Amino acid sequence: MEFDVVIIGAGAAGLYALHRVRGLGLSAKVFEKGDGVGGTWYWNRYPGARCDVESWDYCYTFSEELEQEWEWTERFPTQPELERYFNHVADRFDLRRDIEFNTRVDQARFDEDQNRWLINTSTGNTVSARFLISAAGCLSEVNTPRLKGAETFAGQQIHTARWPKGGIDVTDKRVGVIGTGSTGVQAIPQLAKQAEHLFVFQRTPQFAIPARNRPIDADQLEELKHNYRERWELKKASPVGMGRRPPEVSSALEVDEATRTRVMEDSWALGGPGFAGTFGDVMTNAESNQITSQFVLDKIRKKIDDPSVADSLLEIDHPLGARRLIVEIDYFETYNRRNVTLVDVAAAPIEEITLQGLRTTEGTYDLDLIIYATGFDGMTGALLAMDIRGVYGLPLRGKWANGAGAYLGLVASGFPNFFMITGPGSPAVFSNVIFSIEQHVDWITDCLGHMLDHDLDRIDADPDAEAEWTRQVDEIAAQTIIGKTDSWWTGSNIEGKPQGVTFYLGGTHTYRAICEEIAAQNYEGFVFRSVDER
Ligand code: N01
Repeated sequence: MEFDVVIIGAGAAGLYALHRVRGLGLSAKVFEKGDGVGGTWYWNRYPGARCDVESWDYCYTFSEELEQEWEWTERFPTQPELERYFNHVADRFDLRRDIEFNTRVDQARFDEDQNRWLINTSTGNTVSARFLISAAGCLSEVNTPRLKGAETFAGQQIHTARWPKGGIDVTDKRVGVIGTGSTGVQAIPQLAKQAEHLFVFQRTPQFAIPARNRPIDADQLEELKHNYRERWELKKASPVGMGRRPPEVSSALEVDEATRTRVMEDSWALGGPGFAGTFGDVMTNAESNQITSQFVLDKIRKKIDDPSVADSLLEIDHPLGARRLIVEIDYFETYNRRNVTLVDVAAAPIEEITLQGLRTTEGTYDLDLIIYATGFDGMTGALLAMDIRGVYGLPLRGKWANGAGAYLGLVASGFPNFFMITGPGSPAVFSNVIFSIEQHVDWITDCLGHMLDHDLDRIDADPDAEAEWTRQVDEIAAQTIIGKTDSWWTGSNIEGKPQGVTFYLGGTHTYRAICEEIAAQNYEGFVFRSVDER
């Protein structure tokens, strides 16, 4: 089978990419590993899963009709609501007929002579395409630590991103959760309500801000629908693609204590991920960060009854925002329940999984179910899980062996006609990702339109332009607190992974302007081949 475009993945990125390439009159096929659309919101069905970006920001902006007809019900949408949204989009734009479900892309090779990509799938088929677009996702390759003895456990073990559609009944079970990142923090309060006993194995305590989730009433919905265009302008001007206004105070240090406290109280009362922007310099000024961090620690401590548990939860070794800020609902209060035990596995590391449960250096825990809320091989994991080969058979795994990068995060040199949506070198998940996805897809499809209009049949990145872009990405990261703190953002959660921040941290507004400028400068830094040169 031959297509103009093959797209990998039917999540938020793949669905929109399919819609846009169809608009160019190109034939397209999407291969999707799961049996439904939605990507992240298809796979992450664990109890409590919901988005921590507000529903009115975490949605497509490309269709005003879609904005007007879809009715969000909560400030932070749940996984089922988001899965319904992406199913609605797939139906509304008639996307399903070009999606092959239950099909993984295993290998993609660029055939120099044919100037086409040859794509092998898990169903044993090979198809070819002029263009290949990865919409494989930044957080889709799961990370399950290889713990000694895991294969001997008599109970059930599951990663949160592989939670079954029918759910798992934890009633009367002794449940262990490993991991207290965004996922664990969402799942733990829900699991605690049902489990006979819940043991939380925490290695690194983290900051978490109350979500202050609430239903959206009819008046607010009407107002939201009325304001979508205004929000869109705010998102475009925002460094993280969110439709909120910039902080009223640019530095915690430039106001008196009473004003500072009032600003922090207001921000705390509002809740949600915007807390990292309480002051304009929380992420860049150590003193400002310290003031904000202390405020949060004091607030959280008041929620926890047992001071020694509070100590374990609050011995935080990094500045606020240096790891992805967690948004929580009833998380800290959960530790006041009698059926919940916090186990500090930094102090007493996990030694092994046994037939009956889990053993740390200080104790044994009998368990029926072990839940791995242990995250993902972020940014590059899904791309490198496939065997992607560019010119002269160059493997992407080889190219990125010492660190991943791509020109604008869009095209990796040596991999012609292969585009990545939210690839390494782009703002990706350091932004309202669905808004970044739209910007990428729009740029890619505009570029494809340019190629069709000008009889160009190959695009690649100039290696020098790519190296210079990667240098800029590294330089900006080195100036931030993010680059100095271990987390999945720096790849430190995956053994053997090259360390470093692979996101562009200069702001999505700046990034968008650079992408637009480069396109306007006749795609400076990209190398095209015209049909006549063949
Ligand atoms: O994964 P994580 P996540 N022994 O990597 C621990 C997005 N997201 O799935 O920090 C013991 O953050 C690990 O400990 P440590 C969001 O971007 C969004 O929670 O390595 N513990 C950590 O506590 C987020 O940032 C939403 O010491 C082990 C945890 O597992 C990203 O996804 C919801 C361990 C992993 O935390 C990833 O979040 C959920 C081991 N061997 C996720 N290995 C929303 O929109 C790992 N850990 C709300």
